[in-house]
Amino acid sequence: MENQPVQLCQFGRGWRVDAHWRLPNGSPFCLKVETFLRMHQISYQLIVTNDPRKAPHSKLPFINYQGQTIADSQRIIEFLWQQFPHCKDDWLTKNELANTYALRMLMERHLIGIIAYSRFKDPAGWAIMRKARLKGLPPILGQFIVGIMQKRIHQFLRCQELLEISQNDVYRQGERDLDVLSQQLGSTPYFFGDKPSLLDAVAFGFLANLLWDPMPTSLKQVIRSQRNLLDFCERMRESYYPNDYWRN
Ligand SMILES: N[C@@H](CCC(=O)N[C@@H](CS)C(=O)NCC(=O)O)C(=O)O
Repeated sequence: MENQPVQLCQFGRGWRVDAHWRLPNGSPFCLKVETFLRMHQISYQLIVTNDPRKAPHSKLPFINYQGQTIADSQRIIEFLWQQFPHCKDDWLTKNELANTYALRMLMERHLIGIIAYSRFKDPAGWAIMRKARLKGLPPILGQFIVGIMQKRIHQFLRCQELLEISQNDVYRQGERDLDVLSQQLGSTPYFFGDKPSLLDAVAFGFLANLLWDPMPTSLKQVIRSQRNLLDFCERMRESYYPNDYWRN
C-alpha cells in the first residue's frame, strides 16, 4: 500500500490531443496537477475518464491515494503536500507566497473564463470544440450532451460577465492577464528565480492551453510576442513533457 502510485483521474490525452491539440491535457487544472507530480517526481498512474459526471465534484481532475479520494486541483496539491512534505514551497518568502495566491486566483478565477469563452462561445473556437467533444459519442445523444455542456459553460460565462461584452473586450481582458503574468515572470526561468514552484505548474497549465490548443484567438499571438512567456512554456514542456507532445 505504501508505495502505491497516486492515481490521477483526468481527461485522456487521446481525445483532445490530435493534430490540433498540441498539449498533454486540454484542461488547465488537470495539466497543473500532472505537472506538479512530474515536477516533484511523485510516482503516479493516469486513470483516463472523459466523463466528469462520474467525478466527485463532477469535475476533473481528482486523485485516489491510499484509500482516499480527493477532488479539486488545489485540494489535491495541499493533500500531496501533507503526504510528500518535500514538495512544499516553504523556500518562498511570505511575499512570494502571497503573490502565488494572487496570480493563481488570476488564472483559476479569471483567465479560466477567457479560455472557456474561446472554446464554448467564440464561434470559431466552438466549431472546433464541438467536433472534439462529439468524438466517440453516439450521433443524436452526443449532440444533446454537448448542447447541455455548452449551456452549462454559458451560465458560468454569464456569472463572469463575459457574455455582456464584445468578443474583442473579452480577449482584451485576457491580454491584461497575460501582461501581468509576463511582468511577474520577468527575465528569470521560473516565477521565483531558478527553481520551479507551484505557481509554475499552474501557469504552465493555463499558458500551454492558450498557446497550444487549436483555438484561433489573438491570445496565442500575445504569448508569442511576450518572449518570456513563450520561452517559459517551451522550457516547461522540455523539462516535464519531453515525450508527450505532438509536434509539427
Ligand atoms: N476547481 C476545480 C476546477 C476543475 C474544472 O473546472 N475542471 C473542468 C475541466 S477544466 C471540468 O472537469 N469540467 C467539467 C466538464 O468539462 O464537463 C479544480 O481546481 O480542479
